[in-house]
Amino acid sequence: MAIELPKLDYEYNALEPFIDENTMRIHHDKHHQAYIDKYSAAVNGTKFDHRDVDDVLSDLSVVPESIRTAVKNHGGGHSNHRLFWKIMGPKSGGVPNGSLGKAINAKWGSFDKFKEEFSNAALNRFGSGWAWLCVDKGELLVHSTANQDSPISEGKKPLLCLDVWEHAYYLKHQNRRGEYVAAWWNIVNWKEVEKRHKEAI
Ligand code: MN3
Repeated sequence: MAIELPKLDYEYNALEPFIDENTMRIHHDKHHQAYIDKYSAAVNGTKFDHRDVDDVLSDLSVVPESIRTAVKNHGGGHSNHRLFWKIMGPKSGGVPNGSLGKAINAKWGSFDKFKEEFSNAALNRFGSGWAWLCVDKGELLVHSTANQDSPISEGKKPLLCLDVWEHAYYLKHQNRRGEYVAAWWNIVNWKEVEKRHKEAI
């Protein structure tokens, strides 16, 4: 089954000046497409072919060893980026309201404390990877993963993610990951994150 690259819900330049158009074009059209192509090649003709990638990632132990690494890396890449595009948007940022805002305050004491922990997870991830806000056993959790490893493979439900591979920021921010992380908070689509939180708990 051919997997289609999901279209963005906004224009490539809609996240300017926080993420530039050129980065979005290359990141979405080239990087994400490449994960899809390699994942598709791995599962083509197997029983995993018609299952959603998140379902496949939820139990890597049943994936044959011969394709497990490809599924983990490229299936993870597909799943992670699919979420990443959704949890960003123009005219976004600010702080979450409603039940998610309450849950964050209950866990961290304040939104700023949560923001600090999430930013640190993004900054302290050595090399390539992702920072995450997940629901884990009914509780909010901030953590990071290496490479394209998905929290779904650890039984967690991802709500919010930040790509800290250099391809996500190098054209605009070069080596200044901190500048990219700080800018990114302006484009978080909290409505989408809140929707996922309601589904996850
Ligand atoms: Mn990426």
